[in-house]
Amino acid sequence: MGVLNVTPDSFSDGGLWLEPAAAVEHALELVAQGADIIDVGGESTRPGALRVEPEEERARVVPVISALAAQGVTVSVDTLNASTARAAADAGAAIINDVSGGLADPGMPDAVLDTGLQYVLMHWRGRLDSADSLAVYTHTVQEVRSELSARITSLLDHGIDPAKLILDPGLGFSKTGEHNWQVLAGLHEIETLGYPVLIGASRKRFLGALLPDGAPVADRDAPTAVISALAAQAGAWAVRVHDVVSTRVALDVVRAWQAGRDD
Ligand code: PMM
Repeated sequence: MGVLNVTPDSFSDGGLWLEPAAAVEHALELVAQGADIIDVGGESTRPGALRVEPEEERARVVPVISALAAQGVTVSVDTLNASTARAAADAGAAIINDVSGGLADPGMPDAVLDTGLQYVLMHWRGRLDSADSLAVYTHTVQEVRSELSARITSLLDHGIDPAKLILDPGLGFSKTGEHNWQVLAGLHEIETLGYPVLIGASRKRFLGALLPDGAPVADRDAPTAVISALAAQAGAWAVRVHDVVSTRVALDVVRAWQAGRDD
């Protein structure tokens, strides 16, 4: 899954793709590089980001989604807002990627039900960042798993088809670097819930912590690609990344390695 942030303020690519034509061109480049899905976001959903009115968010993402869907690209929409999810569905999106797991907008479960789209349900405790009071766990993986499980139950009770759900443990969202590593090391526990799992590690701060002080954000693409390979090996369904080239080759290595085992 290639990231396309149509925003002025996303932390690693904010402001680069605000013009719809530039956004579409970049997305098509990501597809040519090997992305299977393009995740289009019009509001930075990173913890602590500025809020955007849903009207402004829709104005940013809908033209881009329409253009990509018309070219046969599988699009997900990264949004907390039910109205944006519905507009994205009308424009041809295939997946709603909601980092709040339906907690930010009470209208989201109905939007998922009515549109019939796939739904990425991410683990979320609120809008604060990883240094905040919400980033407190006794048994990180078990707590993330059980909180995801509670959200699944709520959505299924709402009538949503379990086949539509994709889970995401939400790296960096109310999680410190240590929590992120615990979640990654315990990925199999999340997978035992029985749903496809998406991992979003790309360029996040906990990867920067592995690099020398002051290293540019793009230097996080190598550690991101390693995580992509390890996540794939651990059974992840997809990885959400900014740099598709490095992750594509990492995933090709995993595929070749697995094929070698099957021979
Ligand atoms: N992370 C960000 C935004 N959207 N969506 C999912 N499903 N999982 C994530 O981990 C995730 C996300 C924040 O990163 P960005 O500012 O680089 O888009």
